[in-house]
Amino acid sequence: MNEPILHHYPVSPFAEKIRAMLGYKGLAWKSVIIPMMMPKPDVIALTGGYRRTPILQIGADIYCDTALIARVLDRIAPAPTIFPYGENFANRAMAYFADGVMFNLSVPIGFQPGGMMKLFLPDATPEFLADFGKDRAAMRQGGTIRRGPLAESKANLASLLPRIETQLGDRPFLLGASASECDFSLYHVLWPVWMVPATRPMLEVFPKTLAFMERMTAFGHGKPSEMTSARALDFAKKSRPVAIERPQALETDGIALGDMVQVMPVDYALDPVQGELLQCSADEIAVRRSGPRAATVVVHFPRFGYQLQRAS
Ligand SMILES: N[C@@H](CCC(=O)N[C@@H](CS)C(=O)NCC(=O)O)C(=O)O
Repeated sequence: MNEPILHHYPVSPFAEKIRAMLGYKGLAWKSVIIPMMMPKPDVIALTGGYRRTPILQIGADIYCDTALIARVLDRIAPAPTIFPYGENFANRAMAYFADGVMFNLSVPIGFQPGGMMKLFLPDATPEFLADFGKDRAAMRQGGTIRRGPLAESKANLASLLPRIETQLGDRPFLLGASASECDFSLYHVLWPVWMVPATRPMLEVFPKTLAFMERMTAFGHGKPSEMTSARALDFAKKSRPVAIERPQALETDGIALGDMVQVMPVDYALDPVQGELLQCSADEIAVRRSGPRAATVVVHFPRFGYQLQRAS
């Protein structure tokens, strides 16, 4: 098997979600550390424009968004599955709520001055931190995600924590005895609050939630070995994308397979990726694109949360 290549950086909570899944599955993987902010020339050479973190590369196939990466990992390494109760609605709803809503509560809390950035990048200069803030403000421009003030984020998280404690009840994981996709989503959004000593007390009155975080951390990160982004690009160039199984053009408003399209997120980081449409099912959009540095790659997105348009 081609070892999966994760393009990520350590302080990214969404990357932590995937690192924990790689740990749960005990997988060997290649770790490419990417810049935390734009410009990201090697990432863009692979994706064609998508800049969010993480991305997963398998040869010349590039998978964007952790919701899709989760399903890809489960396909390449089915045991232990992260869908032990099937792809049910409760799992998807909790995973979406954690990723889409709770992330925007916990980041302002865990990334306060002296928080996650201090832990992971103790030597970051004030200029770097200011540039990082500007990068994220620019990334959210035109998007639909609201980051509220700190007090509001804390109040909203405080109202959810007792409910999480109740949901865990006498179960080790949200849905039962085995970890599911939604557990990894809950884990990564609580991770910044839990990691930072000054904010961990928010969780300390919830022993089941704390035990849950310890259980999730114990999965580890699998077996990473470092790879440079130059090698990853080279690897993409030498590989051929895998043929798409059962291609379809479902509810595309007249766009056909083979047409030139652009795909981009619906919520933030509205950077279009252009390519030839190879797949548009209820679950996945895939486009083929070529460039000088990665040659021909297929870039995959989940259907949910991404918009498809004819290339302009
Ligand atoms: N829906 C995306 C969200 C990913 C996301 O927002 N990741 C953050 C890092 S935790 C990000 O991309 N930040 C901007 C960047 O890394 O350039 C997913 O599930 O992968």
